[in-house]
Amino acid sequence: METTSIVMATQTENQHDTVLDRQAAKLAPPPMYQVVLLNDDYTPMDFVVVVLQRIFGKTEDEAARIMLKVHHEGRGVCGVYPRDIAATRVEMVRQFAHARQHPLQCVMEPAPEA
Ligand code: TYC
Repeated sequence: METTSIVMATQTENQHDTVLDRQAAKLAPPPMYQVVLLNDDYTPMDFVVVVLQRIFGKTEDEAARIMLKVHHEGRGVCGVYPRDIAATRVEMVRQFAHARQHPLQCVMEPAPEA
């Protein structure tokens, strides 16, 4: 794996960091999850754009593009994160939408391998 070869190269270049390097070599990258926004017939488009900006850090243009993709295709990826971060953002969308009585839904699912 790429991670391992980077660590091994570091180890031969720097004899003083042996312990740290041995720990690093055991770390695999965390499993990643994509947060997927789902279409519905009731949530206003403007609200979805605000969700994508506030919760997923998108620019207004990116947010509008993702919102329209979801509107036309039924679903769209808002971001790819480690499990806890993905779960937190799904919950933030749920709370934000529920507070304004919109049925907007999103889910998380294992990200396809690169
Ligand atoms: N389909 C919604 C409408 O016409 C807009 C919308 C887009 C809703 C994306 C949800 O995830 C969504 N008002």
